[in-house]
Amino acid sequence: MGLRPNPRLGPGAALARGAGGGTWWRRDRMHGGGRSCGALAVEAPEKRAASQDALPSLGQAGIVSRTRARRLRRWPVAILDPKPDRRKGRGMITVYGRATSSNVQAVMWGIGELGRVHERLDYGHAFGGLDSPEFRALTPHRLIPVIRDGDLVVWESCAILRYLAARYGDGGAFWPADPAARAGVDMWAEWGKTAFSASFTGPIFWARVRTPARARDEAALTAALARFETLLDRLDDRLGAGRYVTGDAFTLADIVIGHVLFRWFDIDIPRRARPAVEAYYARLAERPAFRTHVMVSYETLRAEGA
Ligand SMILES: N[C@@H](CCC(=O)N[C@@H](CS)C(=O)NCC(=O)O)C(=O)O
Repeated sequence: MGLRPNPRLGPGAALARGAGGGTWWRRDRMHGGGRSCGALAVEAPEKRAASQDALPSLGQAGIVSRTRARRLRRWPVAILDPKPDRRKGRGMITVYGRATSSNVQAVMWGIGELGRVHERLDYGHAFGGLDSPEFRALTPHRLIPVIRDGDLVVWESCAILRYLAARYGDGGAFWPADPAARAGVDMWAEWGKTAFSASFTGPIFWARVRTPARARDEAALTAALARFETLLDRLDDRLGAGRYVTGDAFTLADIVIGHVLFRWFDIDIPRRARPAVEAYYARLAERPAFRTHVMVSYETLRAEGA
């Protein structure tokens, strides 16, 4: 699959950093027995005016019906699938999970790269909803992300990414159909999940940003940073002069590894220079779906004094 930046996303929304997620159109929706758990967020990576400009041509081009194009002008859904999946019950993917969750971000990035129509519902953290009956019916674990695609429900971010790649990818480089080539991507994706991401999110991000300053364990944080530095060295070696983790093509492994890097480069900690990782991060930040879904402010998660 030629995973180039989706031209429908344009040059990308204003960086979401510090802007609470950037360009989101929201309407409040009550759920969970009348308790408001947040908002139904229908994503519009471009400014509303830009969406409105673009939509009539979508209708004229037959990409969506004229009626739908008119409806979209009133209520923009920005990621429009150029090849809508018309199988019964499929088309709109629902993502359960707040935009500030790193695992939700990985899933949303994948959906953006694959250009799928979607809605995202705010569940988790301040939005709550994880103990609600409707959410417990989706997953026994009470964790986000969860997706619904037609009648299918999938949880666990990497399982979701693989489902999306298998269902909506083309068997090309992103998640190859060929078992040997797929193993090459999956090795790095597994490492990204179980080693790289696991060594950053809890031990560093939680310790530095989500733990009140008075409760911070500096020794544990220093040890965690040292451990993560060794993993960054391995990533730096691996990348060398390469563009992406498994070679020249962007793959699922880049999502599992790369979604951590915004926070790594953004938080207030000492960092050693690593030219290959820095160039890789800059390359990822050129991707509209990365900017929209990963470069999201985490200030609402910050603990007192952190
Ligand atoms: N292994 C799971 C981890 C899921 C997880 O820990 N999710 C966190 C958010 S990143 C969560 O649900 N936290 C509770 C909350 O947000 O309230 C996955 O990759 O999907």
